[in-house]
Amino acid sequence: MTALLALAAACSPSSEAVTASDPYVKAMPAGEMTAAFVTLTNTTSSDIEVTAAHTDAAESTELHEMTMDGSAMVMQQVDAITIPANGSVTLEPGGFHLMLMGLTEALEPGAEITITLTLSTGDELTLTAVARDMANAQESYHP
Ligand SMILES: [Cu+2]
Repeated sequence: MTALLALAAACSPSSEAVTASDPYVKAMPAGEMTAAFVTLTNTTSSDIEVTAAHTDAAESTELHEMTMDGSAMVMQQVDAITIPANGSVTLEPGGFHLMLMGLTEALEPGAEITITLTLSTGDELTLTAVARDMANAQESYHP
């Protein structure tokens, strides 16, 4: 464990309490809502929360969670998404996601958008999410 922690510390500057890997967003026409996903890793020994998200690519952005209500998938807005101490959380279809409402322009596959996450530490984390064609995904992101 000590070696692991030392390695993590060596690999990331002290300002990078949270690192992001593989951010992507579901390709979608302008005006529609879509969802963005990413894996967030917390390199500190304290839980850190994502408390807000923002992108200029959409009129508004919310933190959402998809859960089972009986046999139906429902999604609801959440106040925060916790990244556990020395752990990670994966935003993925069927679970937590960033909900982008009212895309300001069409998101073609391969397009990149910038999403800024606000953390409970007061820091901001900027992601570059690549649009993916997810037409085969099972979920509908319409409520
Ligand atoms: Cu949602």
